Amino acid sequence: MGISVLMSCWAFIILYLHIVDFTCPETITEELVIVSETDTLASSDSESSSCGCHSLKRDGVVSIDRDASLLSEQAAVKYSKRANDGMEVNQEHNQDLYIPDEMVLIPAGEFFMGTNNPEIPQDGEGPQRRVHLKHFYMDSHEISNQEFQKFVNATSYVTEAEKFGDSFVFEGLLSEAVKSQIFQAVAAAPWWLPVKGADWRHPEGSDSTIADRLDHPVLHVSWGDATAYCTWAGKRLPTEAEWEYACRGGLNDRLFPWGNKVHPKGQHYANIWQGEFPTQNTGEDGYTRTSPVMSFPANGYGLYNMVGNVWEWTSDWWSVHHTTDELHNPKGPETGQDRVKKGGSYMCHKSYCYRYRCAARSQNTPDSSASNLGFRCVSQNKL
Ligand SMILES: [Ca+2]
Ligand SMILES: [Ca+2]
Repeated sequence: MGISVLMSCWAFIILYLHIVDFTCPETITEELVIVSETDTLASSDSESSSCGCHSLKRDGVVSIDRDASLLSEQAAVKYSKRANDGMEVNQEHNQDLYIPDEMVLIPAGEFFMGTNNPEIPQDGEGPQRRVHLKHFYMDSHEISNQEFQKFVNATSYVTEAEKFGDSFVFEGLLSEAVKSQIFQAVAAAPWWLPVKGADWRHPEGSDSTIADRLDHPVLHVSWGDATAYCTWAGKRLPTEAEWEYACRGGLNDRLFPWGNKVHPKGQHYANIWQGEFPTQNTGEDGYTRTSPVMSFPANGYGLYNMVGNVWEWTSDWWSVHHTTDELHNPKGPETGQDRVKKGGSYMCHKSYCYRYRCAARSQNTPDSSASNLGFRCVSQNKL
């Protein structure tokens, strides 16, 4: 009798532990990707509110224990390609696209760079400082696949991702076939996977193509690749100051290129993330991944997608410390480890990566490339 009661108690306790273990969402999330203890796991303060884009260092990946991550399979389905299919309501499939190679004049002037009300202080968004700039011309849109294809056809250029043989892709974009072949992840941001065969022609790995998105921004281009393209075109990458001045579109001290409201009159003005990052992208703005480079309204200078769609490389080295001195045509620090990127991407959500603001900034090593990082060029004179 005593033994029977004891056994019943143990059965209840085991059942209770079982329920707690497998119904707690936090438990499943914690086990989503099993990684080894490395320095990269010692995340910065900003990591908890980050898309992890700046963690994409080629030497920062760690092994995934596939057997131990079986528990994650159900959670992973939530943000799989399959779960998000059907969201591409505005995708165009025209092979004879005309994408104007237009540069717009950004007039000489002065502006306040950065902000005294930083949303992400550790990114060096402040302090606000007065900056004077000469006039320049800027590509009205992000460099498209079609434009990059012309460059490669003319020069036989090989990108760094092609030389390395891989690039970083957001897990939610990958086919199950490609995902099953991957055994590494970015420790601080496990939704970023190094995918063999991912490059500008194959944005989600070898089974993907750009044929139906020649008017979308080129992806998987490193800082060196972007610089090579701009040089070939007789242009250069913008400085961070030029990029931010252009982003503001002539407005003073506003959050976004169009003002302070993210959805003026209920309209979407940029391709960002709606839903819950990284598990659910509702695609309310029409796109769960990149959009054509001339989507959404242009800003006051006629520039498209300055925030959102893809991050854009600038020529500056990264630093989070800025002088408050008034500056003329600043070019950033003399040296550094990472290069500055601006504007956020289609992966940005306010709750997690509120970086689709003109003053926001992030960084990557110059040899990094990813499925949400592109560029545009500038020139001092009209071409
Ligand atoms: Ca979107
Ligand atoms: Ca952009």
